[in-house]
Amino acid sequence: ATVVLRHDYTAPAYLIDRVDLSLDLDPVKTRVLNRMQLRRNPAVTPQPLRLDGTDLNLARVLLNGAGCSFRLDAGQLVLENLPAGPDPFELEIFTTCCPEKNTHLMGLYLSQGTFFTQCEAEGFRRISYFLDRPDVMARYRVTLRAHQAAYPVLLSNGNLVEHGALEGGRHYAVWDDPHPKPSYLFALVAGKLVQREQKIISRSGKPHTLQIYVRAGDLDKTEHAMQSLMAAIAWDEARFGLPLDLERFMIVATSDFNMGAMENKGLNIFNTKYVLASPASATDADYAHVESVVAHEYLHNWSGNRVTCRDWFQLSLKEGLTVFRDQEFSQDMAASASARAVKRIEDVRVLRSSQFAEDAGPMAHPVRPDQYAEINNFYTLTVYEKGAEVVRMMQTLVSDAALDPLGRAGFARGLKLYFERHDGQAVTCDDFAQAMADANPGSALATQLEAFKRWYAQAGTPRVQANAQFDPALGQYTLELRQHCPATPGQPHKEPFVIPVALGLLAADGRALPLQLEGESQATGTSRTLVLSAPVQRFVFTGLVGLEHAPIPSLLRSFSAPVILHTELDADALRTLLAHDSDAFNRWEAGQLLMLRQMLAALHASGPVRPDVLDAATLEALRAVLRHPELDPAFKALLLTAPSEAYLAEQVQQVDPPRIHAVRLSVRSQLAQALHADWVWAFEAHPTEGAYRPDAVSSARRDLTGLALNMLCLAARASGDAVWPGKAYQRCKDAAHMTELHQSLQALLHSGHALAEPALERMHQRHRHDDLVLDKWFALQASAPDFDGTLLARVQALLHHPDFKLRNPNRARSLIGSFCHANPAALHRPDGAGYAFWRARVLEIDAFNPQVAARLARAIERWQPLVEPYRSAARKALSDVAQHPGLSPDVLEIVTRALA
Ligand code: HT7
Ligand code: ZN
Repeated sequence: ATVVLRHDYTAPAYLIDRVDLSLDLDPVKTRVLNRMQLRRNPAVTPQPLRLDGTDLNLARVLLNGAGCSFRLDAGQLVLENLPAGPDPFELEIFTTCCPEKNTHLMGLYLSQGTFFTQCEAEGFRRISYFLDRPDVMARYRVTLRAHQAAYPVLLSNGNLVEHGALEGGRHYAVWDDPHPKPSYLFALVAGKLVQREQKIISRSGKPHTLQIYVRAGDLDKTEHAMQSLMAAIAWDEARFGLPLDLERFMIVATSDFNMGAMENKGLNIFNTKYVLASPASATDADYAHVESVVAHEYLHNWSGNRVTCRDWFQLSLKEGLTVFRDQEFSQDMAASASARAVKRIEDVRVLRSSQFAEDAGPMAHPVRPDQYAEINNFYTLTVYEKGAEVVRMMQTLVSDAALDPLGRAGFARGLKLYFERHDGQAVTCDDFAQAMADANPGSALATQLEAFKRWYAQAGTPRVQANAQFDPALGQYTLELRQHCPATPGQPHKEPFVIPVALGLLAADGRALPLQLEGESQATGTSRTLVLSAPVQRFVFTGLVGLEHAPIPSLLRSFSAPVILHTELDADALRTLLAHDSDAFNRWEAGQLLMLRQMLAALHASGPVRPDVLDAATLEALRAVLRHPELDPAFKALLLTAPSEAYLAEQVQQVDPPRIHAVRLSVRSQLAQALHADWVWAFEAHPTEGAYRPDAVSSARRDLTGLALNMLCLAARASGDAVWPGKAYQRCKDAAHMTELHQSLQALLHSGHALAEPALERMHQRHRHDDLVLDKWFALQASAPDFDGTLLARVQALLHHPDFKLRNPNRARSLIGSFCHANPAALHRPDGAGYAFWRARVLEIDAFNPQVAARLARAIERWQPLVEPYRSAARKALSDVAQHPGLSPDVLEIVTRALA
């Protein structure tokens, strides 16, 4: 496959000023007339014009209204004899394409009879020949024509300037987008849709119309999305002074979509999963996802659309920044400090269990990758989530400890400068970092900018080792921080990173100690940020007189950098942090570490996994958290959830998935039994009756009752008690909302109770007409623990269920994706049958949708650390796929890297 290199970037030889696009929409043969005004880029030496095109039928090319010579070369339309001067010229290209046959869901395709487009990253070339690259920005005028009865709604970017009837029952609409944009932000939608509309007046006094388009019958599920959109608009204007720059902003939902959503200018297209929510069909987690994805796409309107990427290697410029912005938005929406902490912990959990795994495996790549074969494979956790952490570290490093400890003001200054400097441009990650530094001269970011940018260039997760010495006589505490980053593919050696380490020191009784570094005249508070930029650095804290015991360091507060921290803290120190740390993140982290250490010991021990993995002191400390009178219930639920199987797998050299599962099950059972009375109390003390509301306070309550029910059913598995499984089943039957149903069914499935079967049956009966609930129904089964080794057979049988649709990405992911990505102990079977299943599904899906297949292919990319017999069997499955004739470049890139 052809590899694209970042260093090969050259500016476009031609620029496109205007595009007049005219589409006669027809499922079998859509006619596209593309009239473009182009000119030579004066900064580039003259060369032929090469336009990208994929799966297009070319009918005609006219240059300034007359025939001209052209050729097709490797999919590109090449024109050699173009006017030599700087004057603009017009090119008219007439092509046809077949949306009905488009199963890739890139370019123009049909979903349930409605036309949709998906152009990021390289989908526009499936609609017309074009300079399909993000640094070519043009103004678009789009005319859509279609049968009025079948396609009453015709939408594109910008403003509707004209519409009317045509002969033969057809109609047309003309849309004009005043904002120049790259082709990846082009969109159209045509079909039978209904809409919810909301008029708003922005802070600056301008009126705007917001619309959400869905299929008839789904309108009552759009309120939460609309509320989220209004909140995001208000938030961006209030926090960063970034207003909505459009009169009309539209969201359209489709049930056939390769990813979550797409930020097309003024016409966002969403996977239904991230728009539709009603109490009867969506869980608390779904409501939270709708809020954050709606915000994410809206926030792209500035970070991505007004200022976009020069080339796809810079993807994190818009994605890392926008994830950071949507995370901040969700934290601000959460309102209370503890709800903010809960959101931060949830984000870090994803980062550490999944992005750290990516960084440690064959797909490891820098936040700004250096090469790719298929760009769709690089919409990764590294580009998105680690990219967001890089932006967050910048915020920390531009902070002024005294005036602005969180760095919000400095960061807002940097963002303002970035948008002023680059509005309307396609730029690089360097440009973003430079604007941040220039707006904050003298900050740690500005003074160490070149070294800081290694976060963009170097893959891998740095390790930080903390060691300390305390001299009670001098009242001096010396903290030594050491950093090291393991080699990653193509990067054997790493330069030191600039790592912000937020910290506090606690006395043995839990008191926060004042922080004064050697050479400073006085202490500055009880929390501060150190900057580690050398391989080893020592920080000496003074003034700590009168302490009998060494201070306990609370390091990397709020997870101030995406690193793996090793400390010498013993269990007593961890319990002190768990009980007293003012930093909620580190309080949670202390609880996780206490469990993790004992789980690792059980993992490494010989013989069967014992039932008493956790010691009594840990159980008591966790009980105290559960019973705490003030802590937030959602925080308690997170704290009492043992580290995930994926996270555990990252901690060991030799991965044995069924044993990891057994250890975690043992810990869950131990917690369930040892804290039984406390779980009963938690369940009863947090009633969840009453009308469903998705707010943080009520969803926090439901988080804890859900966990309590799960634990009580698990305890019943050991005791044979029928009461709690009976209650769970009753809740499934009477559930007032989907969160209750989902949690109760999960409690039955995760305790392997026989009542799970009738509960599943009822759920299907009741919700069989709701696609998003059916997705949950499949996912619940595919991700359930495999108590008796029959799960694979069940999943295989479900492939033939009348409601299973392989071609629908959501449905395929809900069954096959859940089994392969979220159920390691069931996938990794000694007989290799899980891998055979994976291989068959990857090949089957690759034949019609390579993007979805490539994501699935990644499920066993980390075969190297597996113990035998899994290792050899997984490698064999990968090489079988690699050798399959006709494999897509997407899947080929994944399996080739995995086998390298
Ligand atoms: N920017 C969007 C990325 C996306 C995408 C990429 C490739 C193929 C299909 C796609 N759908 C959406 C989503 C986002 O990050 O906001
Ligand atoms: Zn995005």
